[in-house]
Amino acid sequence: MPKEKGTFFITTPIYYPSDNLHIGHAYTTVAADALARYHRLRGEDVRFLTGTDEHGQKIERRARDAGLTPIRFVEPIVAGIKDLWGLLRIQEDDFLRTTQDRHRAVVAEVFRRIQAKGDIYLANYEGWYCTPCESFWPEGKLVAGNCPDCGRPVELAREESYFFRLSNYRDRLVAHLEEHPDFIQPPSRRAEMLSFLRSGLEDLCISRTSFRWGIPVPGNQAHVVYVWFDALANYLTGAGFLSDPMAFARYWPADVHLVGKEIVRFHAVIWPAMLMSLDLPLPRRVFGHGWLLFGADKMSKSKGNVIDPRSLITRYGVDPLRWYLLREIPFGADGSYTEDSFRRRINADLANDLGNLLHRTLGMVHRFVGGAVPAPSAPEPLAFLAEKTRAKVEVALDNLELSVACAAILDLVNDANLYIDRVAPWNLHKQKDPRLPNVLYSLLETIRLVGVLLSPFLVDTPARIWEQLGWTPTEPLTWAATTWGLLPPGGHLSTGHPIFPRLDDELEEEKKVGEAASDPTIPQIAIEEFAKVDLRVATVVAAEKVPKADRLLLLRVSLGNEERQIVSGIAQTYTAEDLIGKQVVLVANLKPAKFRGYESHGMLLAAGGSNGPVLLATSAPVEAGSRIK
Ligand code: ME8
Repeated sequence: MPKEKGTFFITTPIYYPSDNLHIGHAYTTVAADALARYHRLRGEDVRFLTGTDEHGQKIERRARDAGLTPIRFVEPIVAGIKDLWGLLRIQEDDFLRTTQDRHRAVVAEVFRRIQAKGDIYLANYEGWYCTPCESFWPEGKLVAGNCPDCGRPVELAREESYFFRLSNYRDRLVAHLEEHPDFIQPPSRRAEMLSFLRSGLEDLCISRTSFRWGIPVPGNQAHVVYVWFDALANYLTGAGFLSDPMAFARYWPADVHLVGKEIVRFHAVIWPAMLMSLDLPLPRRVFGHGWLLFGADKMSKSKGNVIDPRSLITRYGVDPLRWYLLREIPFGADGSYTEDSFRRRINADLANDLGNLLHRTLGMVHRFVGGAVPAPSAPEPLAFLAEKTRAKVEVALDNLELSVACAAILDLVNDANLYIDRVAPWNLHKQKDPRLPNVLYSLLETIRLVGVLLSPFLVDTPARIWEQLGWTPTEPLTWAATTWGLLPPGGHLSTGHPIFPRLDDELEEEKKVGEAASDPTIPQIAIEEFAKVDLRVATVVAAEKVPKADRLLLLRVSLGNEERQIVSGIAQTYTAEDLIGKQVVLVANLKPAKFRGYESHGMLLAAGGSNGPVLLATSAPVEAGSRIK
């Protein structure tokens, strides 16, 4: 049955609430949100599904280690995930939890139907299991005895299991991938999947008896359903399968399953085979995007090398984070996160290119034509470029090339900046050239339109731009607002204020030092690791303010037999005079760093008080240089 036109069903993976999520998860979810927002702007009936994958051995173990029942264990993590999506302004239509009754009913029914089809049988499983990946592996697929996907140790599983006749579907799967070149994207992932399928396919174990935290197998309570079989069915539950046949007819099959590249195999092989067995249509596209790396490693909860999106939002705001995630890395490729690349991206695109265009244009309209939107008289080259940009954004988003779409919008911003340089409106003004109002109108209109084009990606910035232009879109905003010429002449512009302040590297580093202590993602360390930190009592012998830096003091501290220069971000709470003679705690073996041109050979410990940092001290005087243990 063909699906109704004008609907768009997009999903993210449902994440394991085994730990707090990091920017890798935010990456997928923000990308899905941008696509959902775009399709809504196009007037489509969008369903955007995300959620949590709460069963399985990994969660059961984590809960046991924490001394909690699995459901008590996941509850606060799931609440935290919902909060995070709120902060990132994700507009999901449904947040599905696999522990919900509606989902348990679907999994049981899916199991029953596939069983009735003759595709499930009971046998003994003997092989390996990777608990972090929740994945079965035959001996021959292991790499140096470890999981071939994540490289971690596997465990022997020897138990009675239900099997799904996956092998029966190999030929149909190959044919489907061949006939639908867009089914698995990008093309490199499709090629991987085809070669995986051609190398043979074994039946899949779909139940476990060695632990309890899962959905019981219908008719055999000794078994729980394998967590991936359970999780994949979430896409059916979220479309209204069983509970809402009208919705299901409307939204199924999914238009896009967005997933990370490590789980394409589950979505490109197991999931379509399950759907074939159920006689349901297959999703239109599975897109496996690349990884956010930290250095050369995948950022991952279990490696503890994760960046918490909350601290980036607190420090920089939600739009800079969304922009970085969507613009920085070509969607599909891997990319390394660095704070440096983050700041460079925000400064270059948002503070400089976009901020300058707005600032310069508003300034000229105020200086040359009294601050009101002038009337257009003739088409300008920018109108043509704006139209071309809109078309590029549309093509890119249809192809899920999010970074290409973002780059096209920024190209238009840069074209407008170049146009100002080339046309030099200040000369037109001097020469009383009658073309001036038209030139200014086309700049203002380009900015308005850039705001509309940015609306799928950024959540606050478009409205902040329009406010400065004195423009209010008709509610709800639609893609039709990308039509040239909608800015009415005569409206009054605000005097303009920067929409994105430039990020100053040194200042940001100091703020981060203060925040690190409260960062909830800091991993546990062994005593040996702590012993690597050389903490000393030091006496301040000289102090002065660092010129032109609000937060910094330049100190000389004595360690008894040695003096050090330290730059410390405590000028909000202490004056130089406060500090002379004070004893402080110094991290003495920190690599030297430069702040505003001054070298700092160590760092003072301070608590992050609500009114600024408060220095740590010993409760009674001790010899300078004493080691703290
Ligand atoms: O796999 N870079 O859940 P999960 C980019 N429950 N994306 C990343 C990432 C990184 N470093 N780390 C995580 C599961 N992701 C299953 C899914 S679906 C039926 C079941 C994103 O919590 C990316 O989308 O391990 C990846 O596929 C997903 O989080 C894995 O989340």
